[in-house]
Amino acid sequence: MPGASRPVGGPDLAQVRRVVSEIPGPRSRELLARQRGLVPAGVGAVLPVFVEAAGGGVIVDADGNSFIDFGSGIAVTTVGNSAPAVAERAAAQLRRFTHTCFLVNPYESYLDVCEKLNELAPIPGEKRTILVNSGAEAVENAVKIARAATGRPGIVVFDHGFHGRTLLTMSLTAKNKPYKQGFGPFAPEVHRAPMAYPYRWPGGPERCAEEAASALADLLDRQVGADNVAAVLIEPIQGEGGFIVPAPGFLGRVAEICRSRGILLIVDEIQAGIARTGRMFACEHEGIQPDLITTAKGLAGGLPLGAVTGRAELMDAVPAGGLGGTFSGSPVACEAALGVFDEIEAGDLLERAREIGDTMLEFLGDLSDRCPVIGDVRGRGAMIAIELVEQDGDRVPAPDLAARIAKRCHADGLLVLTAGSYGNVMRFLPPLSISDALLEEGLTILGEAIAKEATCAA
Ligand code: PLZ
Repeated sequence: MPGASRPVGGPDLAQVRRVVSEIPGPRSRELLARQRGLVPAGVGAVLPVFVEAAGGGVIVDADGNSFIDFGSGIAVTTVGNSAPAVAERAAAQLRRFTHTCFLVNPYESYLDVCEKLNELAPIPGEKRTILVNSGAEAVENAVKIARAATGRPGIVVFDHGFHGRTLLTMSLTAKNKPYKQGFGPFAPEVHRAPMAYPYRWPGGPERCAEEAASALADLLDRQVGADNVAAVLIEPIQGEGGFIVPAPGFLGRVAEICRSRGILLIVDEIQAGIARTGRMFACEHEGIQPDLITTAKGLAGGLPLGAVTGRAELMDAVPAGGLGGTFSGSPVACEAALGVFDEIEAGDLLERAREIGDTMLEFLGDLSDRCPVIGDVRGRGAMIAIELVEQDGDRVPAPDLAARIAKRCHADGLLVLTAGSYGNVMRFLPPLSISDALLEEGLTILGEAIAKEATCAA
């Protein structure tokens, strides 16, 4: 059988960090050279080691290196790579049938996923869910539904927001480079409000929620006209923007502002949702009730699946034929998603996410007391970040420092990702299947890398 000699992933993979070559090693460098002749340069890689197997809390590459995984493929393998329930259900489905197109012949697993999301989403009343292929497609569909349901064109988004790379979703995304530069003209009717970013709010963190809410109200009432706005779209914790946790109370104020103006609230849970932060949906931490919620990433344990869940009367505003897609809600991805829900329940993974968060926050809080380059430590559950600044500066972003620390971590067998509008945030997204031993080892490596690149007290 081809590939039979390759290692098997999932939790049975040896849970050890192992660096046996320079990073990337010779085999990965060879494959990278091959990639350059085959794949356009616009497709980058954070850590170009080619993967052979992954599971638990590690990723094993083609040179035999085993990395501690603090990235989860950008918050996707939340229940672990090749988690048993995901792998078994998806494999069984592959043997039954691979595709019919839900728009041609439906199948029950699609309904089971929708039922689960409808049950779990913190949206009042009767709900409906549509399944799609990606996060960007979920956001696109949420906007289509919001426009159809309200008859209004405008969408309001926030500074530092990320919503995808398609024409509409890159228009909704804040950061120019690398996401937008050269790709315009952009989709119209997109308006941007300031984000309640406590660490960088000019009036200070205490005034952040209230002042940012006033700025949103002002944008709606004075600049755009609330009657022209279909929806306000916000991440409950901004992901690519740098794990910005909105000032407490801000999301509640946004919900109120929307409600009083007949504007829909779409919460983009694509990065923060599905157990990542210790709740099924990150907006639950602030007790808000959106009209529509988008999910993707962690939803199907690595198979491509996105969803929009929303109030039934809004979701049903689009006539038959207006929503869908050839691969949308693939039966294999649906089975994988059902496996994700099984894993979350059986493994008590909401609690596990909270434990991981406590461990990371305690370690990083202590580190930030000793290392003045750590300007802020923030996040919830298994979605934690540090924001790096110049040692003596007044919150001056330090993106080069972040890149150097990340590089050191990679060379030492710890996969970390950077983020942030200024590129100066290091984000940590371990799978919830990581062991305490690997989590602690990873944090130690990170602490050592920071101490080598910056001045920290003993
Ligand atoms: N909304 C909140 O985080 C994807 C992007 C990786 P897709 N974030 C990772 C990259 O560089 O392209 C994301 C997100 C939020 C939407 C999306 C888009 O999800 O599945 O990548 O389309």
